[in-house]
Amino acid sequence: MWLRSTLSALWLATFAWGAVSTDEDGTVRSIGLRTHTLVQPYLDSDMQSRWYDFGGDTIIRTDQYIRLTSDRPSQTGHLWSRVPLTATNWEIEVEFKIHGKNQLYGDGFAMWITKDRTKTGPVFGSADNFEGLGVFFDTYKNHRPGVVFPFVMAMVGDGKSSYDKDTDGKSTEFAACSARGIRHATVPTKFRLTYFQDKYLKLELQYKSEGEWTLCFETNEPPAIPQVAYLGFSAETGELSDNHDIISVNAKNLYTSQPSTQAATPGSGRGKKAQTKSQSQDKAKSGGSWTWFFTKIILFFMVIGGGYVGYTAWRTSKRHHRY
Ligand SMILES: [Ca+2]
Repeated sequence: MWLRSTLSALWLATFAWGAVSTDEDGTVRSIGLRTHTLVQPYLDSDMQSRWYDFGGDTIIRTDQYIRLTSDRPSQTGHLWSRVPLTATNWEIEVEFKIHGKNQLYGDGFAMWITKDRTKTGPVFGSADNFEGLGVFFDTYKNHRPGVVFPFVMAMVGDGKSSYDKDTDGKSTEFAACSARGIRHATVPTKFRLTYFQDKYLKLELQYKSEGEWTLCFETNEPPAIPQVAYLGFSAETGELSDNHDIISVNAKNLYTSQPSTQAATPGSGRGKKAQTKSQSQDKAKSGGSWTWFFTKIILFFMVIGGGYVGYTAWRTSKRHHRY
């Protein structure tokens, strides 16, 4: 009886230990955000999109693309989510295509996560003095000596700061990279923007080869995103032009599988601190598993020993009965 209950306790403990260790991996998981995802054919039966508004010179080819501007002068087009992005942590992956027939081309397109939506203006076809995040795929070099174009630049708007087109936004640059070859690339061009509140903001690009992501920028001090923020895209052509196409938008809500760790990480302690913490946690975890391993061995011998003592006692008592 004692033997059986000990064995079952041991079995139970082993099982629980296994369950805990799979839960403690702390990996980032994701759920698709239907409200901000846009794929072919883009429109539903009544030629509308449930989740996005289109405007300006935007043209939709349901089997191919959403063309924000065509390769013609003085075009402006946009695409805006109808509902705000409510996820705290998110990933947005966009396939796009910048192409045209001319040797000289411009101006590029922008992705927005801003408080206002559908307002047209001079910043890649959208309003200036915006509040939130703008990521610009700038294909025309107005004046930025020493910088290779196309140039990808993030700007964090406070609602007052102005984007200076004449210097390609140099004074309001938050983070940036050059992406030579992103126009007329031989592979599908994509960008992936990942945001973890108080932890990081990362922009990766695919344009060199399929499946190869090039880091554009990464920061451990991400900007605060407005409480209510819409996801949008816009593009503009002036004297020079290009086709600016959005092929697909895939949005995801990100979360870690271990909410307790997230809560324990202080908001101000980002990057390095968080890494140190997870490393020490790994150590503690492996230390714990060693302790448990030896406990199991000791328990095993205790069970064997107990069984032997029990058997001897039973044999002795049986022998006593016989006489
Ligand atoms: Ca420019």
